[in-house]
Amino acid sequence: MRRLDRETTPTYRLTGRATDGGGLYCSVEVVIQLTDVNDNNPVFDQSEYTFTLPENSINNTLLLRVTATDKDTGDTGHPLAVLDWYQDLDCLNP
Ligand SMILES: [Ca+2]
Ligand SMILES: [Ca+2]
Repeated sequence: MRRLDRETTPTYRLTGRATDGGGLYCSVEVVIQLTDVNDNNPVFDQSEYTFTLPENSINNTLLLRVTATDKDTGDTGHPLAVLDWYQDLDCLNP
């Protein structure tokens, strides 16, 4: 059974036809617009990030900026998220 997928095909167009017994007919176009559900995970643009950090870095400097995308829209899948990680020496020191 084929699943509907808004991220692949958001709109379907169908044509309906009514025919009488004498061969006359009329047609109507039906447009179906799929609404989105949260069926995709957000994905980072890389699976792993490696960076260097000078040992004399000061606290609260930007360490890394990463982005994640999500094919879903709305509250359940923001199209783009940017995460900034700032150095917090308390987190890095055991
Ligand atoms: Ca979706
Ligand atoms: Ca999502």
